[in-house]
Amino acid sequence: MEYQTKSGFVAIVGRANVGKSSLLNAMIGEKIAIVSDKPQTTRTRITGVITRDEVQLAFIDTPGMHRPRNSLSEYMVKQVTDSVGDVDAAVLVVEAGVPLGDIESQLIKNFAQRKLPAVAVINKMDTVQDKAVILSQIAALSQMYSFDHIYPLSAKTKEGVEEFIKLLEDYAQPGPHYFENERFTDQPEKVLAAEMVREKLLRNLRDEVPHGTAVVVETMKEHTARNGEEVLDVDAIIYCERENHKGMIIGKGGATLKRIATQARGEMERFFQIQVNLKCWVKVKEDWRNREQIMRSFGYN
Ligand SMILES: Nc1nc2c(ncn2[C@@H]2O[C@H](COP(=O)(O)OP(=O)(O)OP(=O)(O)O)[C@@H](O)[C@H]2O)c(=O)[nH]1
Ligand SMILES: [Mg+2]
Repeated sequence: MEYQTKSGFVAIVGRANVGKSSLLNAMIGEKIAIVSDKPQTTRTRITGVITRDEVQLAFIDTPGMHRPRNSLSEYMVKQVTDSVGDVDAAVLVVEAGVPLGDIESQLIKNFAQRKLPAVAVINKMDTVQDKAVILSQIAALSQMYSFDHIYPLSAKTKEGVEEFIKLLEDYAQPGPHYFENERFTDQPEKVLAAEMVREKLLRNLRDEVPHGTAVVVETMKEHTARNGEEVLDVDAIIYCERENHKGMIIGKGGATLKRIATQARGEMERFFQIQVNLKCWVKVKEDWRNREQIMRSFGYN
């Protein structure tokens, strides 16, 4: 059978904090992956889909590559290595002006084993004035692998992003579209909502506390309020590792949790385009990042 349509799967990999999720969001034009200035923000594979006429591209955002320290980070690293197993191309994201290291070498080894076509992105171009820095980074990258392209851009300002999507369309192969044309992510609504809460935890808490949290949205359903307006009720449970972490999440008089919930609710209202009634509970699950059964119940399986 001859296909009229084309599709391509592209994995986005790189060390933590280089802006992989920001790049995904910039390409999709919707915020489907949470972003923070703390490393290890993304924990699972997140697919974002772009369909333009006959071409469909599915991007797989991945956790930042790092040396695993517990069962959760082992799971995260496996998400990265698995992601390059079954794609048409990989995008290695690096940060402008930051020297390359073991992490990039390790990722490139994965590409080489599979003879995977790859493109390198130098992100955060808006932060660099000195173009010589970028030229030497391009030279270093081209020494490491035969990248099809080495592409500087900024996920923040979106400069270069549109041209970058165009360039990736070449990796699409004749075949069916694997996602409905209107769909832009594989993430279920409950997961998107839980991630919005986790993003606010990352943004409002410090040190290990947010890294030891997991968020599960138990219920999410619409009801009609007495004034006739539609309201989305969301119940989220925030799990943390220790009793003293629970205290920090809740804060004095509940102030921290209130701030987190208010910010998450705002995000949900923008995304789902409906009034949201969000309730958050905090529970302790001792050392859950080393207990695989609990991790699975949180969706990390
Ligand atoms: N100035 C600037 N900042 C950026 C750009 N892209 C991302 N950032 C910032 O870099 C930080 C990390 O962004 P993320 O998108 O969460 O990075 P990531 O690679 O997905 O991180 P992990 O999920 O932890 O691996 C955030 O503070 C972003 O706002 C960019 O193009 N320019
Ligand atoms: Mg990320």
